[in-house]
Amino acid sequence: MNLSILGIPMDLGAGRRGVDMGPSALRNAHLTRALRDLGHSVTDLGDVRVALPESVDKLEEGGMVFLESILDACQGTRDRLAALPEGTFPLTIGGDHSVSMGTVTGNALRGTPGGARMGLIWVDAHTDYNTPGSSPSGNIHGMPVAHLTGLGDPRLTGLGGGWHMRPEDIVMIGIRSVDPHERDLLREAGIKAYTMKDVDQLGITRIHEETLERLSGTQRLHVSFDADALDPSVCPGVGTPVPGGLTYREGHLLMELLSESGRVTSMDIVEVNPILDTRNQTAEVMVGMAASLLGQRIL
Ligand code: Z70
Ligand code: MN
Ligand code: MN
Ligand code: MN
Repeated sequence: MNLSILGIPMDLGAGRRGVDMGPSALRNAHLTRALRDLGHSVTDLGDVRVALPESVDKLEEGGMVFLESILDACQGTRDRLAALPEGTFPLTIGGDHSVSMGTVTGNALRGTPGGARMGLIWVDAHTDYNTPGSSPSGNIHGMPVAHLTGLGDPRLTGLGGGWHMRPEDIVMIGIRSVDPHERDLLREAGIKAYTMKDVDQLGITRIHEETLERLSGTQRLHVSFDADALDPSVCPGVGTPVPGGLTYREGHLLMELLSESGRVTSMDIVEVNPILDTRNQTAEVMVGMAASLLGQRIL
């Protein structure tokens, strides 16, 4: 496969500094080599330009921190991904999770002006379904999924130029932290979310089967993997560690099953924070997750 790596070194959407160094940490953990060893042809496109928080205003327009600069970075990401050749598998490395408004949109628009019907598998401790009105923090990394479905600030919901995700084409896995009003919005939208209770009760194999069945009508499939979905003992280098996360084995199993399905067409790795990490463990684990999604097998 032809893989394209694109970095988005942004921490403007997060409440803590440091995930802007995620792309460096992942490259230092030998991302390119791990994927080339699987037989892929890998091109590193470098990084999207992202403003420094020190050089822009932390404008809280309508309760959204750094909105203008995040919008710029998402537009740059979208345009870069939309222009890639069809048949390329983009692996986007963040950055805080607000980058996914740009990645999902760009991957949907590639070669399809009106946007393809996209399935989205959101692997995360959080549902990231806040709007400016429901958000307790104003941090935009808690809002990307809502904006992808057309809910929230028109500047961010407009990234697709009229294209939006259908809520029924979104499946979330690993959930264990949802804000009160965010819960109501998720229910109203009808988004399927597998909580950690579901992971414990059903297991990853069943969840994977149900997920692919639910997304069987979609044309493309994007996996957005927030490092905080995994347990903090596995991935300590994240801004908001939430106890009781996916095990190392559950994370790999999910990626291996998705790989075997042959359905996934793009992936994000986000929220890796090297400042809070232990010897780059989180980046190394996430490189392993990408490798499992892209065909690594034990035997
Ligand atoms: C909270 C908010 C969040 C991380 C997303 C948290 C959001 N729901 N935190 N990813 N690490 O502020 O909206
Ligand atoms: Mn912010
Ligand atoms: Mn997230
Ligand atoms: Mn998260």
